[in-house]
Formats: sequence, structure tokens, C-alpha cells
Amino acid sequence: KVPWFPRKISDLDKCNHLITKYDPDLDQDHPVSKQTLCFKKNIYPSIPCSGDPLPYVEYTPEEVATWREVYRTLTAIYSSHACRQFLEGLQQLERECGYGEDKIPQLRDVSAFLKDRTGFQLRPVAGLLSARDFLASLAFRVFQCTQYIRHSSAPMHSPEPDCCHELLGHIPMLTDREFAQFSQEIGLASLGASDEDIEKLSTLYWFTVEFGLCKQNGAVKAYGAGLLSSYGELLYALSNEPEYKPFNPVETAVQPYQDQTFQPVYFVSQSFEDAKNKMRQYSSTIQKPFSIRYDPYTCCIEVL
Ligand code: H2B
Ligand code: FE
Repeated sequence: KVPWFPRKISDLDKCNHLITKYDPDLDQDHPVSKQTLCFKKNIYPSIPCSGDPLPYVEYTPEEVATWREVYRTLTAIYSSHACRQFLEGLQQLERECGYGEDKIPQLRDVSAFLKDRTGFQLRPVAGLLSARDFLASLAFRVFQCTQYIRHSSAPMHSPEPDCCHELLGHIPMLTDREFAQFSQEIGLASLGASDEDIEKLSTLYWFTVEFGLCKQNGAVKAYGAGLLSSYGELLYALSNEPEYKPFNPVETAVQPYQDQTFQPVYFVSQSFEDAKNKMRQYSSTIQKPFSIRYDPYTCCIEVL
């Protein structure tokens, strides 16, 4: 039996299954601010409705101070550690979308900017979504994005995605057309896939979109958002400590991983072009009793 999957953007309203990894009421090691709790408990579980304008958020001075520290620390090492597409994306965001250390960019503005560049749009989400729901939204070029920020007591660490991770890690990459296409194609491959295939696609997502490295002019650079939003792991990943393997979807898809410490192994792509071609080839081997096509005019999935 084929698992249900969204056929049109408004179906994403049903792709909202959250996974609670850190219960803020029980987990004393990971404090969250009042505003974050409010997002998690009151605001998002009730809104996400496709088409609603993204809410503007008034961040507290303490939250802006956290953002400033993260922004300063990370931007100091991007030029030597981040891939070209990321640096170009961040520059555009700084020039045209109000990115900077003094204020936390608003998702509504960022979403409009991205939509114009690559057709990606953002949607606010209250925490970690199930892999199936998260990947399905990528099929429609919708990126589900947290809007709250980590606690000020640990500015350089967040156990869950927060707006520093999304805005600094993911968004600059999503301004790149080739990377946007790569992301959408992982999403399309996930629609109606079996649980085992979702698990493999999640692992591929993990080692590319979150922790991917690529070769550029003979040097290894980071393009994964988990690296580009973590000072410590970004330095570690490009040091000579971790193991590197060439990106190869069949092998990468079954590599065990965890999110508690740095990754022991990273996968290196020759280029996005190369990663995209390999992913395409891999996706074509996923067994499904139907095929699908994305119609960019209606933003609907056609099932053939
Ligand atoms: N949910 C949210 N909100 N953000 C993510 O980056 C995310 C997610 N990543 N759910 C997914 C899971 C990823 O780890 C893969 C697809 O499992
Ligand atoms: Fe992420």
C-alpha cells in the first residue's frame, strides 16, 4: 500500500507531525526562553495554513544579542570554510534582505526574497518534523523553518533546529538554483516512498544538505547547514581529523549517524552538478508502483 502523500501545496497543512526530542518541561539540560516556549506550545501548533502570511516576530534584546554572537563568530570563518555558492548567497542576503548582526532577519522577508530567486518559500514550524513530512514539503520548494532562537545561556549550541541554524545554515544555500533543484528532487523522491526508503533518503539528506562537503578549486569546502551553523563542527569538519568518503548515494544512504556529537565521517561531492546527477540516478532505483511529475505551473504533483 502506498503511503499518503501531498499532491498540492495546500496538502502540506497535513504534513505537520512533530517529533518531540527535547521536552522543554522535562529536559533540564536544554533550557528554552519564554518566547520559544510560546512558539512551541501556543503559536505554531495552531497556525500553519498554507497561504497565511508569515508572522513578524518581535525578538527581545536578549535574543538579538544571541543572534549577534552567533553571526559574528560564524561569519569570521565563512570565507575560508564555506563553499562559493554559500558565500554568494550570504552576500546577496546582506545586501538585499537585511542580513546582519544587528537584527534577526524576519522569515516573511527572507521567504519573499527566496521565492524570487529560486522559487523556495518558507513556512513556520514548531520543531522537528517527521522525516516524511519534512521531505514532502521540499517537493513543493517549501522549506519548513523554525522561527525561535536558542537559549542565551548556550549561544553556540542548540540541540534542535532554531532560526540561527535555518537563517545562517540553510537559507544562503537555498538562494542557489542548482542546490534548490537538488533539494526539491530529494523531496520528490520521498513522495509515496516506503518507510525504509524514507529512512535512506533522510540519511542522504543528513550527509548532503546538513553535513555535506564539496570540492572547489582543489580545496574541500562546506555546504551543509549543520556545519555552516556550528562553529565547532565547521572547524572540525575541515581539519584533518575526520574521515572523508566520496559521495556515493548507495553507500551514503546506509551510513549510520547521530546528532549528539560531531560526525565521524563526511561525504565529499565533486560539485553540485555531480551530487545532483548521482542522486537522480539513485532515486530512479527506488521502487514505486507509479511515477510522478511536478507541474511547475500549478505547483501540483501529477501521478502517472
Ligand atoms: N524538521 C525541521 N523542522 N527541520 C529540519 O531541518 C528537519 C526536520 N530535518 N525533520 C529533517 C527531519 C531531517 O533530519 C531528515 C529529513 O530526517
Ligand atoms: Fe537543518
